[in-house]
Amino acid sequence: MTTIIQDKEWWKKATIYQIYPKSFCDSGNKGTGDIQGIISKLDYLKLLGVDAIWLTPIYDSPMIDNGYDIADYYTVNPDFGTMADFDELLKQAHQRGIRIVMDIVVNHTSTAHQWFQSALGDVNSPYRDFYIWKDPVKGDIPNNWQSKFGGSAWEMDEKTSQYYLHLFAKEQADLNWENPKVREEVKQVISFWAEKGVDGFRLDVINLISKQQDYASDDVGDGRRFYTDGPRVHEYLQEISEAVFQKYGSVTVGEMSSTTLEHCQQYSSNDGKELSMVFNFHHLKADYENGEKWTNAPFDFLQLKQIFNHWQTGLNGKGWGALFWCNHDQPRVVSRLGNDTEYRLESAKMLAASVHMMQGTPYIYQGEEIGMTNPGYTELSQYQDVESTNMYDIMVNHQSTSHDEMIKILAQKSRDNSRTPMQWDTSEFAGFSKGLPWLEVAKNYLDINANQAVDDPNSVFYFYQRLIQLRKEVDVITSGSYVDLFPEHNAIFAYQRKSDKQTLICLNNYYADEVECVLPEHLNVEGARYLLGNYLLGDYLLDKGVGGESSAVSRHQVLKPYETKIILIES
Ligand code: TEU
Repeated sequence: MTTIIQDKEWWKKATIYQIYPKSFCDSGNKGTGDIQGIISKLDYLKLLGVDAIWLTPIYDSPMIDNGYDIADYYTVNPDFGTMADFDELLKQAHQRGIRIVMDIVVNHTSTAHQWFQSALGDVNSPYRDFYIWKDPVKGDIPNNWQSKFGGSAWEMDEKTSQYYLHLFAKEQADLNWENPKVREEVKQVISFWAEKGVDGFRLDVINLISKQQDYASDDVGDGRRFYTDGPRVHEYLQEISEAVFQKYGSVTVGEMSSTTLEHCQQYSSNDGKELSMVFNFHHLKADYENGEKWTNAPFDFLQLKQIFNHWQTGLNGKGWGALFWCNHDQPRVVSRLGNDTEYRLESAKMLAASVHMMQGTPYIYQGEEIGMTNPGYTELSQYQDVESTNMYDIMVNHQSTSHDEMIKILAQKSRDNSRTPMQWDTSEFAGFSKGLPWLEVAKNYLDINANQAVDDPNSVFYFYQRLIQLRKEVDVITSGSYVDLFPEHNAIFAYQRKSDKQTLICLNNYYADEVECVLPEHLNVEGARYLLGNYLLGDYLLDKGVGGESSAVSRHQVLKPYETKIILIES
């Protein structure tokens, strides 16, 4: 049995693994994953070395948005198992020294939630004011705010002729945080799970909970400026934090939609009054053409580096960020920014190193640790995601995008790219389930699967294992300042991390052509050694340093296709 380290800020040296239960492991033949499936893979996660699991929603839900539409915060969705299964997961994870972080969705509930069911059609319901209702304006919708999944953010309640707000699907009604009773319920929900011994919470779209109360139409945008990082958001977070997070010592990560550095400095401030850390998504918009997600565009490399620089330097000493490329809403990074054919292994490792050596807490999304790719779907019928199917309808049936173009866009941007079943082995359905999976398995599972990765010392899996260990062994990774060494270079992303005693250099070639660079004069390369690389095989991966000439670090560096090298200088 491993004991959990009781350091208050354990998460600053930790790596968190995200599980999307529906696609992780089915203990039977339902075709959807479940909690017993997760329990059966805890030893695999222990081998990888992660400190905690973030579990996306497992609560009772009609699953219109795969659990982000919660119908009952206090019960487990029977598709995933029972509360007894959950308790067992918590116990078994803790026995292995792995913490559990639950996803909490409190910007909205499912319209199937009993609060909404009571409120619908009844202006006198005690729950009417739990949601946001507005009268029609000139016989039409209250304002021009858009749902993040396309179309108006308002839906008519026929019986009362009022509209309710839904920033996501129409089956996800926004809660009215102005109502103190809503905030009390939220505290109770989170306390219930904290009492069970859950170690932390990931708070879904938490910076959208406070809306500007005049509900004005937005003449320059889709309304987001009126509710993103809204007027009372910090006050609300402080209230919840004081009542629950601080009381239970929970780690918290807020998912921040379209946020700013200034707000994130406050959300994750060292004073601990709001959250432990924040997810922001600006770096994942480097392949949005003119800020538009639904385009088929290459990524802007210089912009990507600028964004990292802005956040790494801006949060240092002031707040704390989550480091990540992948989650259940994002395409697979090796297909997105790497090369998922000829250089899949190299680019998956290079991309891993380039975020894991930054300041923050890294997150690994299931399958990322074995270099899983986008599935390359070619038919609309292969997609299940509500956002993808809505956007197809809007762009093809109501705008001028052709079917073929939209299929290309979906293959690049759809959230289903990351939701395909986890590839465990070479058996049917990749060992994910004994029955037909809810979403088609990527065809490459015979080559890319966890069994293969665990058997191969040169796999992406062991590279991640080493990165996780390095964060624990080398302090500068947690504490050091950040400087981009070649911000204008069009192929190399190289940065320096520096503390009093250590300097770490992370050198990355983002392209398939060999490139060269010269490390700046101020770096004392004589005292430098390589910690890890994706071409420096064997010794570097399995031991710490190697002797002999190969370990000497030259100021003049040649980087092979998608090469990464991590260099440490100790004084
Ligand atoms: O996502 C919030 C969010 O804004 C996105 O990442 C979203 O998927 C993207 O904007 C779509 O283009 C969170 C959850 O992670 C997501 O799965 C949910 O669908 C959403 O909230 C609603 O709860």
